[in-house]
Amino acid sequence: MAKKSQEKSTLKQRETVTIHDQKVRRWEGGELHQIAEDDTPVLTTAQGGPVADDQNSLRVGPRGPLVIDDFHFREKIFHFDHERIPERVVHARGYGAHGYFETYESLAAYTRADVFQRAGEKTPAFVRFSTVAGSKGSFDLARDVRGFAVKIYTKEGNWDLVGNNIPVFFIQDAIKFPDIIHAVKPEPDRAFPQAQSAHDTFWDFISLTPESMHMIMWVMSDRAIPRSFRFMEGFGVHTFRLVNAKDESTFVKFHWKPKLGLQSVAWNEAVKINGADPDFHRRDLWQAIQSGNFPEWELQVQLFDQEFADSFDFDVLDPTKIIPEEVLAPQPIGRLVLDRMPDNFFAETEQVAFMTQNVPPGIDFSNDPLLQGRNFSYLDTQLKRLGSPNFTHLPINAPKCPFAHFQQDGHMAMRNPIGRVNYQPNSFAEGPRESPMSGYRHFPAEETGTKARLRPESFADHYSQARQFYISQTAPEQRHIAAALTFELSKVETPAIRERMVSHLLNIDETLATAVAQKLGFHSMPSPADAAMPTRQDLEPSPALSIVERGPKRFEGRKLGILITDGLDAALLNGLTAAVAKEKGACELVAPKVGRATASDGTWIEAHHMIDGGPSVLFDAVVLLTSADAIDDLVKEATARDFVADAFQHCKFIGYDPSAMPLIEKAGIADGLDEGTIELPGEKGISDFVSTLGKLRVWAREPSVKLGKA
Ligand code: HDD
Repeated sequence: MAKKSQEKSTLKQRETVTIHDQKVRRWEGGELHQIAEDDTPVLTTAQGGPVADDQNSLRVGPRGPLVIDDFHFREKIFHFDHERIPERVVHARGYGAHGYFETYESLAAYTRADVFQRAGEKTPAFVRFSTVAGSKGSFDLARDVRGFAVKIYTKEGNWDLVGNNIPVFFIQDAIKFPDIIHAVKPEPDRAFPQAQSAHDTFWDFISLTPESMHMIMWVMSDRAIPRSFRFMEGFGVHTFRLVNAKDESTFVKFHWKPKLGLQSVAWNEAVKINGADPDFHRRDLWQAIQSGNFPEWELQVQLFDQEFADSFDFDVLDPTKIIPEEVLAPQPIGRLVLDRMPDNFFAETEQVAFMTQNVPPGIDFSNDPLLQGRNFSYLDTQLKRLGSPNFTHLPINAPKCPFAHFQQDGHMAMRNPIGRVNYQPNSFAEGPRESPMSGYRHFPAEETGTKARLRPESFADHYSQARQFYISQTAPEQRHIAAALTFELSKVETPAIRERMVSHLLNIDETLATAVAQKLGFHSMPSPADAAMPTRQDLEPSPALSIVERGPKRFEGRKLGILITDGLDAALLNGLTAAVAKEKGACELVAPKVGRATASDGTWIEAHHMIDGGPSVLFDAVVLLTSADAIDDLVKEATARDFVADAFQHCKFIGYDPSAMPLIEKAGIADGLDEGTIELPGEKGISDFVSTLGKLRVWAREPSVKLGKA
């Protein structure tokens, strides 16, 4: 019978040892605690002094003033006052996990990077997912790009692949980064809106920046509201180089492909999830890893040479362009598995420092101007945030391979050189030496040119791939793009900005532009924006760009929400939970009382959520299991009616036993029952119902509900 899931404790095994004649307990993380006679750990100051009273500050008499020799109080408050460090200027809200990268086959022909030499070798990794615009405490389901930053602790130093869940970027030159970020962040005079692009300054900048149009199509698509970090792709974005032992270079684009397929939520759902569970993505990753369902991505690469680059329709150095998978198929080269949550969020996820310039020998940069600007930027931000050039001494940032250098001193130096010699060359035969053969050699690219501030002609096509992205989407996905643009622009107060945006859309797809203009109530259509190059109409759609086309094959990793009441059919519930478990999905029970519901056979069932705290937006599909005796009361619960109505408007599968029919009627959907509303157990049985759930949504229903109509 379903039960509340048991959260694993994060406290790790301990051992008791004696140090300086004192009984001490060592925790797995290495921390030591003094132990009192009764075997409890002793509270101490940061200096190690045992504390007798942590409840009352030192004072003169019962009602007198505090005294300044209360060093324990002073130290405790001092430390508390300094707990916060500056949040990241972008990607402030994030969540990370440990895992490993496993190489499939040797890539020695392409790269001398040690991490890619041996089939089956596992290398430790840490990944941090993030949103871009919101601050640390913002909600997870903002419409936003997701950061997908991977640190692989290779034997030749850390390799950071600092990517996003979208393969292109807003701008072509890093010099515009402060502008795009200023524009999307809360407006400086009023300090709102938080974690949202739906405001004037963002769309003002975008409408004046045609190179952002391709990225805008992605950000207005469902890619920007993923259902889970586990169900989204990651991209290195830029063209990099792989360099082999003979110093031969191959261009490469990196792609992370989620094993469980792609999935997003609907916008109306995202808005409601943000209220119901602002930590939706965090909780999802935490629960998956803690329950042993380790998320996995395959690393795939698009490999190409200069000849391909020269023959390609667009410049491979332009970060606003992709190479469609149908033009150049990505090849799988390894997998990333996340199998352990950090022991401490601050120490690991908050203090992890990613830097694009962290590459091992055998991986090199291209001349993508955005990448080169990033290589310059990331070091500064770590110093600002972490406060010392010794941030590499933090365990999460330190390499896991042996390392030795002559950098020394500075704030909070934890690793200090020993011996006399801290320079080189030296004649004392002490300390590390360069290693010309295995050390990092930059690819000897030949560069010539005139120094100038310019944007190359080859970067001038701003609309063709934006159009290609749009025409590659399925009908529901195209509707969502139109609806997202309409929503965002409806929040823009300046009519000229709305018009400018529609004039760009006209260069992408006329039907899209018209749909948005109509919904925004334009009296007349503006002229198409001046384009540096005309939009190409001949680019073939790329099905790989659609989430629906790349969805999962089964319900694995997804959650079924079952609304239950007293009198529910116990056999049906057991059948459902077993069938979902077989598909490697999870069930959560929602009930009028979280305490207990009594099933038809008298068993008592504990629910995971009260209806008010477990709206259907938290689940991928829902089932209604009730009884003739309980249904009248259930129908009176507004939240129960919302549970059903929302699941319906979000195009989810709804299973129900016949006694739930009055709730379906009251929810106002009885007239719309379709192939996605399924009476249980039904003719084909429970396991058939559960395998149907793998389709996730009944998109055919969408035109009949308001959601998504532009
Ligand atoms: Fe960046 C953080 C991804 C362009 C400057 N960036 C940051 C993070 C990700 C990205 C995932 C969060 C890392 C973490 O979890 O700690 N950034 C990208 C991608 C870009 C990009 C995919 C374009 C392809 N970024 C970009 C530019 C600049 C920066 C052009 C500046 C010139 N990014 C930063 C930063 C951050 C950062 C200010 C803030 C926090 C940090 O670095 O560690 O330096």
